[in-house]
Amino acid sequence: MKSHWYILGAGAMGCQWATALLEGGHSVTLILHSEARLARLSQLGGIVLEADGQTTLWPVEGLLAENCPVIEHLLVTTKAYDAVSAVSNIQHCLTADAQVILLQNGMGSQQAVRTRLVTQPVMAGTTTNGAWLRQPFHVVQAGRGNTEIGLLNPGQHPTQALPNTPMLSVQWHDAIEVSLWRKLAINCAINPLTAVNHCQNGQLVEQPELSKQLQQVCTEITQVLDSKDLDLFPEGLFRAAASVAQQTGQNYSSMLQDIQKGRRSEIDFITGYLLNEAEKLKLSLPLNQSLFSAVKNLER
Ligand code: KPL
Repeated sequence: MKSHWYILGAGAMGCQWATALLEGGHSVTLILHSEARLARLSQLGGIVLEADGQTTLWPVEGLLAENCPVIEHLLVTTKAYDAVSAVSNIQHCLTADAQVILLQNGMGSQQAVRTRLVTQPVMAGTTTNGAWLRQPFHVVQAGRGNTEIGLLNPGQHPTQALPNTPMLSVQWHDAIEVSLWRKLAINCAINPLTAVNHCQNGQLVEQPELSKQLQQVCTEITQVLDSKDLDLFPEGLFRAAASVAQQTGQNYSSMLQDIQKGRRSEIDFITGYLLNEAEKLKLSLPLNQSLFSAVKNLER
């Protein structure tokens, strides 16, 4: 079934999904937050996608949140800290059974949106797709990974989830919180250490001192996972995180990129979420706590 998708959050991921949905035969409208962004989109004539050595223009329209029509399918690709306010702005446009899919880093923002949407099936996802913006609405596909999606409201069943498209693959997951925790643990291990040390992911395995810190951070995170009976990494979190750091060795983590560009980071939804959970379990995580404070200081 072909649907009309509204996308909130036209950064790299939102633009990448817009083109994938268009390629899959769906129609798409971007919900933008300023006249200037609308003008830029119409000047370009849509989204420019660089992928597999080709540059293509995907015609797509935008509108301002205040002009939103009725929405049946909503994809939210904002930063974690913007998700609640962005959804609140258009909440009155959602039909009672509108599908809402949240693709945010970390945890906490998805649950906060879910508690605000009482009747709608709310789904969250994690993705390993890579994309970055060369300029606004000009997205470069850096890698095709997988997206896992699942329901956050127990007991509700969506009629149709985010469609699998030729460009981006999607898998349904019955226990999406497990996937969110797996991604969260890896991000807690890698992102703050790279942000504080201003290094590429690979340095965390190549430099002995950083590797030792990675191990200590992972040991603390594992205490939380164990207390919650989350057996997510058969090989242990340290090995799993070291392997991701190695595979993405040349990358600068999203947190380091945010800091370098003078943007707010998502630390509150990554290490911040972990520390809140640790507090509820009466666990102390001194190294994670000090990395949290150090990243907060870098944001100022
Ligand atoms: O997801 C990532 C991020 O940068 O946020 C990792 C896995 C660390 C890859 O860079």
